[in-house]
Amino acid sequence: MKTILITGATSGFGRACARRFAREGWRIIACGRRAERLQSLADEFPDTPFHQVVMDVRERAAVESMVAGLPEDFQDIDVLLNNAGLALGVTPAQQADLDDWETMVDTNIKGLITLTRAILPAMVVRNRGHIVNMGSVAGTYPYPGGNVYGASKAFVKQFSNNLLTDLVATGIRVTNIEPGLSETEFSIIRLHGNRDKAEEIYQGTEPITGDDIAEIVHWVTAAPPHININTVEVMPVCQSCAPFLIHRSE
Ligand code: NDP
Ligand code: 8X3
Repeated sequence: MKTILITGATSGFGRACARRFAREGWRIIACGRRAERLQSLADEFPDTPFHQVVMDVRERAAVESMVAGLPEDFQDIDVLLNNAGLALGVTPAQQADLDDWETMVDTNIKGLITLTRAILPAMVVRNRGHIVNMGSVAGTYPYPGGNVYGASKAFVKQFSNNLLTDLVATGIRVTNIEPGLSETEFSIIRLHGNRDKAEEIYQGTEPITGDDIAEIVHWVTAAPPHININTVEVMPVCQSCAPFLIHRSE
């Protein structure tokens, strides 16, 4: 039986991945800050070995002690899904809230590297494992208000590439998934709880769903062991890249 550790398993992509891998017969380590959501997820799979971790990925000591204290059956992690993350705000840089920027850096960048650094050494010893990072199309393509969020995902892209380089002599795989428009709680969080505005973002579209991403995460991990899917960039059919912005004087 294989083991996957999923950060951000209380919602959206992470929860869909937990359900998908549980159905595939994997052991699940599910992390998030909302304990009640982890419990109800575990309740859906009474026959699955399921370890709940209430944890903020921004707290380095909590991450390190979680890894050090994993029950024996959950210690051999086959896949680390670094999914916890968020965007906060859509305002131009000159108006953005610096606290929002710091929260994105602390979560999307520092949380992801902390988990990776805590789990990687044991993977290297076993010469087996897969790190799947949740990047974004925002890490490649700029858009108004993307500022620090997009930059944090550009970090995830290049960190993933550099991990592959450091790990080239091992059997460990690294994949960066880069989704576009996807309907989860992401926009509600980004818009600071404004559900009406969040709904507007998806109006008239058929966005990516959590299940779509779970399918992709499962596919990259199911590839033959000598194959590494480096990057998956995925958008809904209704989305494409914007033209360059040009400001013209009156
Ligand atoms: P959701 O808001 O639905 O889920 C985000 C998850 O991250 C929650 O489970 C939340 O758990 C967890 N999380 C956030 N902050 C922390 C923290 N400090 N510590 C621990 N867990 C945390 O959004 P998505 O499922 O859409 O987002 C998942 C990932 O996908 C993110 O990295 C996001 O940037 C990325 N992404 C999303 C896209 C989209 O359009 N939806 C597109 C491209 C990428 P809890 O609050 O319980 O701690
Ligand atoms: C989320 C996708 O396009 O809202 O990473 O930035 S987007």
